[in-house]
Amino acid sequence: MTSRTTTAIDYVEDVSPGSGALPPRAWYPSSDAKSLSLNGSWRLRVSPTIDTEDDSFAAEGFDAGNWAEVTVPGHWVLQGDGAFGLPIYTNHLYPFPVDPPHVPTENPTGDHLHVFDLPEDWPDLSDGGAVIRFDGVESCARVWLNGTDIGEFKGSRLPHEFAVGHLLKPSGNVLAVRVHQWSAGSYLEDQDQWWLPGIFRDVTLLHRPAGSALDFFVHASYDHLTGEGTLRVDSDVDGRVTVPALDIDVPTGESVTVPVEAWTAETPKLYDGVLATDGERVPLRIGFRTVELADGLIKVNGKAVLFKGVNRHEWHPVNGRALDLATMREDVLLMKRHNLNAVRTSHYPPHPAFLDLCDEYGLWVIDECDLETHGFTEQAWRDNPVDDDRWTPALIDRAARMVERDKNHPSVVIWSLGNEAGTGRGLTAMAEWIHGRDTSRLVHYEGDWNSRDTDMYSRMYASHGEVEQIGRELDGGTHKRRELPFILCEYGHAMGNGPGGIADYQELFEKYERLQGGFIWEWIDHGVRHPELGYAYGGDFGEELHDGNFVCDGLIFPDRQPSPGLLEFKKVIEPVSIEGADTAVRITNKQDFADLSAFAFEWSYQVDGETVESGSLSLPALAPGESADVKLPEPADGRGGGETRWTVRALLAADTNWGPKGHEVAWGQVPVTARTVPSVAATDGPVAGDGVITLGPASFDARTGELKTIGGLGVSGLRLDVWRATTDNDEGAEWLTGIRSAELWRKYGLHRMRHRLASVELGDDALTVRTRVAPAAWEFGLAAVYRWTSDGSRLRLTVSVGPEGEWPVPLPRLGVRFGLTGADTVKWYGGGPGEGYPDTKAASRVGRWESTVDGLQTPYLRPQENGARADVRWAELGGLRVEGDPEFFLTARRWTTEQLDAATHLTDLTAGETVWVNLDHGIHGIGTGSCGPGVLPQYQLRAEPAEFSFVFSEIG
Ligand code: IPT
Repeated sequence: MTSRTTTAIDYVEDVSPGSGALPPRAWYPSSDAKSLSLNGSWRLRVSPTIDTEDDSFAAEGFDAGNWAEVTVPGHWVLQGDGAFGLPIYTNHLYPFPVDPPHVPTENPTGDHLHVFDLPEDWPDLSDGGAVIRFDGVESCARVWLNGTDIGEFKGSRLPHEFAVGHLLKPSGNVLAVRVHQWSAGSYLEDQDQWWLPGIFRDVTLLHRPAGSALDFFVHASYDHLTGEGTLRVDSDVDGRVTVPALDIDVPTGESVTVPVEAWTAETPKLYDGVLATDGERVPLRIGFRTVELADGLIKVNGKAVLFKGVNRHEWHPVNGRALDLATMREDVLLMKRHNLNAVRTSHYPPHPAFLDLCDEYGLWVIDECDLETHGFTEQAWRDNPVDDDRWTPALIDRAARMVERDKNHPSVVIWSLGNEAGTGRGLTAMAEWIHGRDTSRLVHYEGDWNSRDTDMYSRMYASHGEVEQIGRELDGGTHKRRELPFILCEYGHAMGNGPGGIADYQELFEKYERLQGGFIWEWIDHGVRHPELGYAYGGDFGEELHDGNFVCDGLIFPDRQPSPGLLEFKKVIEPVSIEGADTAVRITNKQDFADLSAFAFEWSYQVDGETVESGSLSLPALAPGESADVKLPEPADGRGGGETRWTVRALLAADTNWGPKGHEVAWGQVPVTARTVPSVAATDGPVAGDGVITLGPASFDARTGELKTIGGLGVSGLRLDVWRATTDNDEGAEWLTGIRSAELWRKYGLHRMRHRLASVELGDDALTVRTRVAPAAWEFGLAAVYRWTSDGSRLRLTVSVGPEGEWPVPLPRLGVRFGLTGADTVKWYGGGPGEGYPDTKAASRVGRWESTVDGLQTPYLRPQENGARADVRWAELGGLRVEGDPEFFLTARRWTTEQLDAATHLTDLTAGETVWVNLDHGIHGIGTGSCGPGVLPQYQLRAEPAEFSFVFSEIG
């Protein structure tokens, strides 16, 4: 036992990786050797500092009967309702003074205790031994077994094994683990996420029989010219390798070449094999594939690949980064079902089982090391550990623990040194170590803009314009970099409503060979389930420093419901493109490896959005990259009457392991005959009564000209509207000056426009209301004229808008808004079923849709503009029918824009009686200004002269 002395706790601030752990080795889920999961209920005592308590708890016989209980794997700050401390969210700021390698005296320390017996069927441990494996502990741990100190370690998301066979007893084994929230290792783990201490991955006791396997390296390459695979398994312990399906039975270390089916993310063919040493049979899942840098491109099996990827942090709204297998599988299935083909494991190696799933279902993986020192940017990277030789052993230890653990996964095609760690010799040392150990994969690191240590040029959030320059090879940089392929390791910041403009990136990726795709930031919102707030984000736990909802920037919500961003991405990255004109469609196989045999094609024909006919479409077998023009059948009902279009869909032809037969992977629409816009003959004229003007079915306030009723329906507050509840992308990141629309909009008063009534004019066939809409303090404004006409039963409104003065900003939106009561169901003909904005509406499909008002809302964790349906021809709600000339954006919600704008959590929104409806002629695009480029010029809504009409009628 150690006593409480300064030296006994030195390890916490020691830059070395630790002591006592075994050398890293390949991870595998199970073998015929016995193993015992030590997950479950453990005893926990949390102390406010590192030395509040001594380590006597580790001794055998210690009575922890009055300690709390905690679930392992888990984070103690997410258990015990705050009794054990609370989560902290910072993006890149260290939540402690930057004083490396020192950490605060206030260093929450969780003493964990677990008592276990060996199962009766366990062998006698005098034969061989046993190891305890920790798959992940944040951020530093010291371990005792039965009172003996067996070592300490850092490297939170990396495995550590300790030999314990000599210490085990048949029963009553006491495993004591002291976990410190902060350590020298914390300086290397400044990822943009919650700081969550704890034993958050599995703890396992593994029997290691005499002659059992140690480390082994499965080399399985594929020669695309011969169709042969070559297998060689290098093993620290000699043995035999068998792969029955390939008739392989060779000694370890020996190569064998046989015809095989290759592994790719599209065709994830795995062969079951066994590595048999004297003492153990280890199951292997072998995928044959060759990764290389050739002709300046990342090639797999001789072909350049296009990454349609996402950055995945591990997240669960209740359990934090303690993910179970079902949740991991759900992530992989969601990715596959949304056409993704790649994952960057930002910014640390994931739970190892996740990579098994990537092998099995087929995803390209950039496996990233547990390294980020982003907070040093605040001091111009002075004292950055990656440029200080004292830290290099820890960096190499991290690289080695990742590579050794994950090297046998065919899905892993690229190693990444880490994220946002500046530059330095330590990174070079990591890259050299990795290149030396594994020549079969490429190395990535974004911070290395000259590609000194890496095999590709990688950037994050580069604008479309810059990406195009890189595509055209017109970027600068070193000679080496200019010969390398390019990836966007982060783009399309999925915070709140958005990301906008991803279709425009995809066009570039598909156009320029050098651009090999990208990875959306990021997969899931890290919202923490919270009893009062629904989901909590930064600041909700009273943190002294925090970065608010910047941690909620995923394609899926915390409950793993897809957000509109994921549906948009699915459409943008379809494996098949379906485009056409009039009577034919051009179908292109956009995959890199597979033909189209997995898909069945269906056509349907819509008249005014209703399907009147459908059938199947046969297609020639198309190789990757090939296209075919396919003639569509002549519809029986001809083309008369109404707006008509074809919809062609690609569906899974049979069940796969990730999606059922009939699952839609791609679609396209081909317009045939255009819509006739509604016309209303102005046969009625306005009639002045007592304080009221009537026109056809409608009544107006005689003084203000404001619409009051249409037939029996009350309408309130109809007027021009230009404001929207600002999105996270409108708000923009602090450091992205120049594209922060929200700040400018507020400065120029777009949220407080005044409406000056100029005149109410009763003409022979029209009621005309002239207004000027402008913000206090400024001279610019909009002349807005409302012209009302009627044919006796329908009411037509034409709004003419003329900008006056010099407009300094684009408009958030331009249309009318009004209140209706009693609206619940909404039916519309136009884009749907989900929301769509000018630069996020690739997935919006023209058809007939129906929803409740509540169903139209998108639950962004921080409430903001959401839920607009694009290209709407007509809509019906609350007894009112609206037809647009031209098409419009439709939004309806049970609160006002002002209430939506003021809310910070969804629980702030309370539904009122009135449904507020926006009919927008235009909406400003979404962009990715929360971290990246703003709205592209073609999607901006400039203040320009505009005219648009709506025809209203009461539904009979
Ligand atoms: C980039 C980080 O790599 C990522 O972890 C995340 O923080 C993202 O930004 C924003 O959500 S770094 C940024 C300075 C571009």
